[in-house]
Amino acid sequence: MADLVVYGVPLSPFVRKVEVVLREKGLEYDFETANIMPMPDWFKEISPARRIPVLRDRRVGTEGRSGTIPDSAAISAYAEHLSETPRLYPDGAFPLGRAIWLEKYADTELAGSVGMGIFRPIMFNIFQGKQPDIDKAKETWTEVLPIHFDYLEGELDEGDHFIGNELSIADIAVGSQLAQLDLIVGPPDSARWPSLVNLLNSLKERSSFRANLSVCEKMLSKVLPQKVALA
Ligand SMILES: N[C@@H](CCC(=O)N[C@@H](CS)C(=O)NCC(=O)O)C(=O)O
Repeated sequence: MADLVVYGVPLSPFVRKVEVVLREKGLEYDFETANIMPMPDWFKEISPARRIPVLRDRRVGTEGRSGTIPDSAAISAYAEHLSETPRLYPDGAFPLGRAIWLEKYADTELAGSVGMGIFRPIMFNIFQGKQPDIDKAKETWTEVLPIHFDYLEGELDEGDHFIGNELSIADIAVGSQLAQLDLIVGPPDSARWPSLVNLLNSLKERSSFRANLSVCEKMLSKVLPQKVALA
C-alpha cells in the first residue's frame, strides 16, 4: 500500500495533471475511483468544492478529511515539497511567478473552455445516452479556443517548454488540458500553433502522461469509437 492515494477518475484533466506530477517525481500512489456523476457521500466529505481530484497522505491521516488535500494546484505544490527533484516549480522569482500564472491560466481559463465548451457538450451527453451537442463544441473550437491557443503559442515563443528548457508545472497543466482535447476532438491545428502541438506531442511521449492516457483511451474506446471532427 502506497503512502499517497489519488481519488478521482483518470479522464479528468485535473486528475491527469496530479498523476503526471506524482509520476514525474517518482512518488508512488494508489488510485481510488471517485465518480462525479453521481458523487458518493464519502467523497463529498473530503471534497469541499465537490471536485476531483483529492489526494490523501496516509502518513498524515487515513479516515475522513484527515490527511487529505483537494485541488490539483495544492496537490502539485505538496508533491513539490515531498520530493524536491525533479523541480517542477522553477527557481527565481520571475520564472516561478510565471509558472504559477500559466498553471492557473490552464486550470481556470483554458480548462473552463475545454470542460464546458468541448467535454461537457460531447461526453456528458454521450454518458447520458443523448446526442453530442456538436454545434456548441464547434463554436468553442472555432471561436473560443483559438484565443487560448494564440496566447499560449506566444508564451512558448518557439521554445519546447514554457519556462526555460525544463519541464515545469506550466507544461503539465497546459498539457493536461490539451491532452483532453486531443482525446475527444484531436489536437489544435499544427500549421497555426506549431509550438503548442509540438509540446503536446512531446508530453504524450512521456511515460507519466502515457500511463494516464492509455487508461483514458481504453475507457473512451467503449463510448467514443472515433474522435469527433470539429474542423
Ligand atoms: N480547481 C480544481 C478543479 C477540479 C475540477 O474542476 N474537476 C472537475 C472534473 S474535471 C470536477 O470535479 N467537476 C465536478 C462537477 O462538474 O460536478 C483542481 O484544480 O483540482
